[in-house]
Amino acid sequence: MTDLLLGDVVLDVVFQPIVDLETFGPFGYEVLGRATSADGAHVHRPDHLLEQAHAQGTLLRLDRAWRALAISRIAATALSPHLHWFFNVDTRCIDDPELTSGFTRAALEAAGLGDLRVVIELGERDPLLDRARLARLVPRYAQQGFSIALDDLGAGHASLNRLVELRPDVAKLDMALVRGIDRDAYRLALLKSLVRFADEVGMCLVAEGIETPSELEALRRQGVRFGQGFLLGRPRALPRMSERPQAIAAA
Ligand code: G
Ligand code: MN
Repeated sequence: MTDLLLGDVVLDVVFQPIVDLETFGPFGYEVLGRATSADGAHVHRPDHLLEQAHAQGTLLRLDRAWRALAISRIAATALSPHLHWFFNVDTRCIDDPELTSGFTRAALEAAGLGDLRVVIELGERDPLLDRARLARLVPRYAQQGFSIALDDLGAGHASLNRLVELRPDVAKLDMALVRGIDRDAYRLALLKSLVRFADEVGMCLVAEGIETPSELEALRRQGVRFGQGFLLGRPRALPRMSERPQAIAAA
């Protein structure tokens, strides 16, 4: 299922469920970019592709191509309109002189998805992501009616500083802090303080990378509301409209 070509790279997107840990109902999906060589023989690592695009000055093009593809896939599914759709944004795009505000909003409107609940995930890759950069970036997304998430909290440049400066609607706890949380007193203590923090400031907390039932249980016991990870659902293609009955049966 590939229909977009960027040089000799064929782009694709998959969707990973984000689950309400109280009800185990779906809260939404994170869109994840994928890519292969044109002959299909080689799978490109998305993070490598992003670095390559950054070096070549084509980061904005790649970011937008994945976003546009995701929007067309969402438009072709009959999933509930109440779901939240999490899009990753590489904040280094802000350095591209071709950046204009409103690309995503325009793509949504054109696809008939004007009411889609969109959450923009700002990632941990950008070493320059400081207060000034956030001040340039965040209003662009807020103006388009999107919520903001800090991705991979605790990893890379997604630091506690970024958390208090950004004041995001959602924080996604990095999977390295989730891994083994059922067996590690330090990780558990940190989680407890973040749950309390989230509660106090009215921020949603999503635990990423949940792989085992014991990790899931530890997170639920501490009152973490949302979760994501291979245990809850692997990234995969969305059901097409015509596949809807089977998709419900499989869910
Ligand atoms: O940086 P970000 O959190 O957006 O990265 C998401 C990446 O993590 C995706 O490539 C996805 O395939 C991967 N991923 C999602 N869930 C899990 C998980 O439970 N375990 C591991 N190891 N990787 C995961
Ligand atoms: Mn993400």
